[in-house]
Amino acid sequence: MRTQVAIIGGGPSGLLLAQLLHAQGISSVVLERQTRAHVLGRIRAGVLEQGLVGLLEKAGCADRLHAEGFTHDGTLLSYGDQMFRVDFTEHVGKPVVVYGQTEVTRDLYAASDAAGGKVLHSVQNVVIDDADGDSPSVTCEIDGEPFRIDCDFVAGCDGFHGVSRKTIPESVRKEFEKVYPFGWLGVLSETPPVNHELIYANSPRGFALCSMRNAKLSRYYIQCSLDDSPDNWSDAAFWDELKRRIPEDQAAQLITGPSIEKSIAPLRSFVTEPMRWGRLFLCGDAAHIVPPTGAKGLNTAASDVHYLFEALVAFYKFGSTEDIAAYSDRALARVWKAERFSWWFTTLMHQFPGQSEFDLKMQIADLEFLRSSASAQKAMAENYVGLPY
Ligand code: FAS
Ligand code: PHB
Repeated sequence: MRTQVAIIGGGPSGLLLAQLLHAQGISSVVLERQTRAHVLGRIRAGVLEQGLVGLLEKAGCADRLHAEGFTHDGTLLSYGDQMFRVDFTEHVGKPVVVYGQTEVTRDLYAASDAAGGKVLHSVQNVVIDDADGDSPSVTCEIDGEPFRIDCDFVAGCDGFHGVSRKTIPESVRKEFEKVYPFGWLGVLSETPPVNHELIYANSPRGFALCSMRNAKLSRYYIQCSLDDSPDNWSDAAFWDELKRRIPEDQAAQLITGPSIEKSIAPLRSFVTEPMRWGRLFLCGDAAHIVPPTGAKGLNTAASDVHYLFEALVAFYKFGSTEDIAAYSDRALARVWKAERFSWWFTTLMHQFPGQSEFDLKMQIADLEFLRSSASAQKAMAENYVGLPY
């Protein structure tokens, strides 16, 4: 088979790129290792920057997001018995949208189906050949049968555990990593959210986050140790611990119920450079990971897709290779800012094993400054709603 762009990975970044390219008459084939049901069964991000909303609109799949998503003009932070609000509209004039990554992915699949998109599932043993040459190709197996795609370019949208990043020789690749000494235990429950805005809580017992998917579906997280397991946590124990970490008045109005999903996600900051090698481009988690505290994972994948889409359109429409050559630097410039914000917010809101009393005082002083300073809140709001592309 021949196509213009072979896309490895049928998660949000691969599907979004395919849809945007399709709208410009540029062909692509998406190769996904898992089944569609498996991909749609993942519970991940929940906060969308305006940049991602704009790309979904451009891809023609934002109607349900606008109909069912929540617009949030601010967020709440608590520490000790203090709680304060950072008003995005006041500081930067832009909100975020609360709408689950699962729903974004579902909308992208629906748009792909409607457009006759080629998304091949359950592909195995993907190998990328001649990415640093003039005629790259991708081979794999589908239902045990060999399958080959010849293409002009390969987009590696296959996440942290994919094959694309590893296709770039170690001699060319430089990786930067910070692993945090804790994880997030997340619970999804068919209960109304405790507050109409998100609550990020720094408590002596550890971090907690109160988020949501819709008016009847809530998402809560508590900081846990890395060797913990969801099996160690009954629903009752989870709710009890969450109540101890959020302000009393919020705990008093928390509606609990059975969890319908419970999982632990490790926290790490990770970046690989460069994000392009010849005709292979890395997008999203294939190139970088952020701790979810800043809600930047999905949104930074989207900005990568934006830069790659622009570069491919410039190539196919105008024969220009300038944006292609600039892709890695442009994407990395925004990636590192998202990494910094996610690291800063994670350091501010979590309890670190072995943290000194001085470190604790620094956290409180940073939170006090954020609570009392308009310029500090503006800086946080700018980063949280999303820096310009
Ligand atoms: P994805 O990982 O979503 O998609 C990559 C796709 O490639 C997958 O479908 C995979 O099956 C496929 N693939 C992998 N290897 C392949 C191969 N060899 N061949 C073919 N296909 C292959 N972000 C937040 O903002 N908030 C959160 O709460 C949050 N929670 C998260 C929890 C977890 C457990 C994880 C892992 C991430 C979380 N994130 C969160 C970040 C998340 O939103 C990611 O940034 C986002 O999924 C990135 O999208 P993609 O780059 O498309 O990668
Ligand atoms: C979520 O709703 O899953 C969520 C929201 C904000 C974050 C992380 C996760 O920072």
